[in-house]
Amino acid sequence: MTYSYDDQNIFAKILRGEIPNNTVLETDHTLAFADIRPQAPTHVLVIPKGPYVTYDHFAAEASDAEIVDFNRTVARICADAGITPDTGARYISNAGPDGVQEVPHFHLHILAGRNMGRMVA
Ligand code: D5M
Repeated sequence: MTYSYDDQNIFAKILRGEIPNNTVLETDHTLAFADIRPQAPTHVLVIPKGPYVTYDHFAAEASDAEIVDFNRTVARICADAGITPDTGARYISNAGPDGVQEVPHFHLHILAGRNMGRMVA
């Protein structure tokens, strides 16, 4: 699969420090920040710093270090946000036209703090 990364997307601009963000956690390979249009009491976006368009792009081409760092960052955010087996959360990554992806830089939504309801198409 060949992906073409648009370095003018808004998350690329956040990573370059060209526009501000409300950072939740930052590591060598990963940045997490508050979603500008929160849909739950906790709504965090987690992005790799590398130029990956979608989840499958990241999963296929990122280094082991990037993938481990990304996932451990997700775990730390969940722990910090008080997400437990008793509360739960929703993890979403929209991809491409069918996934109605708005920003073409891979991001994981972490949504928590309320019952999210059943997923509908
Ligand atoms: O949705 C992209 C998500 O990114 C959407 O929930 C809004 C959020 N967004 C867009 N611009 C910003 C900035 N500048 N800061 C924080 N969050 C932002 P998706 O459909 O998954 O691509």
